[in-house]
Amino acid sequence: MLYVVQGSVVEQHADAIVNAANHTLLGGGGVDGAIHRAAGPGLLEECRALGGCRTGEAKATGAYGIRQARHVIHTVGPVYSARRADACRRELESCYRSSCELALELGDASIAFPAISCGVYGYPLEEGLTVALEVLASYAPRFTRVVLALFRSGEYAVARDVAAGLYPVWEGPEGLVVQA
Ligand code: AR6
Repeated sequence: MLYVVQGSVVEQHADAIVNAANHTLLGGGGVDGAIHRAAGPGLLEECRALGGCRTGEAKATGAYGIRQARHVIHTVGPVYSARRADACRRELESCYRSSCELALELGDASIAFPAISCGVYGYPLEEGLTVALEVLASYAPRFTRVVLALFRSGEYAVARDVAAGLYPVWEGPEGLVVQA
C-alpha cells in the first residue's frame, strides 16, 4: 500500500528511511541534517567509509539512533535546472527506483521517503511529487508499506492533489491511502 502523510520522514515507522543527501554523504541541512541529528555520530562515521554517491544512485547504512528503522538509504537527487528538465526527471526517477531496489535487496518490508530534491535542490514541487508518486506506485505491491512523508503542510496539500489526479485515493487514519 502507498501512503502520503504529513510529517517528517524521520518519524515514520518503516524498515528503511530514505535520506535526500548530497554527493559527499557527510550530512547537510534540510532532511539530511534532521536524519543525522536523529541517528547520531555512528551514521556519519559509516557514511565516511562509503566514498560519496552519484546523482540518481543510492547507498545504505544502519539507522543507529533512529530506532524504529533498520536502514537509512541515502540517495542524491538532481539540483534542478529548467535547461536540463528531462535529465533531472530521469535522475529523480532513478533516486526513487534505486532506493526501492536497495531496500528490497536488504529485505526491508517497508520504506519511507521525503520529497527528494523538492527543498534546497529546487525541483518544482508538483513535478517532483508526480515523479515520486508514479515510481512509488509501481513499487508499492513489493512492500508492505511505502510512505511519502511531506514535512511542510503546503507540500502535503500539493501531494494530496497530485495523488488524487493520478490514482484513486481515500483518507485513512494514517493519512492518504493511494490505490496504486
Ligand atoms: N525534517 C524532515 N523533513 C524535512 C526537514 C526536516 N528537518 N527539512 C526539510 N525537509 P531538502 P533536497 C523536507 O531540502 O531538496 C541538504 O542540505 C522538505 O520539506 O532536505 O533533496 C542535503 O545535504 C522537502 O520535502 O532536500 C543536500 O545538500 C524534503 O525534506 C540538499 O539539502 C527535501 O528537502 C538536498 O536537497
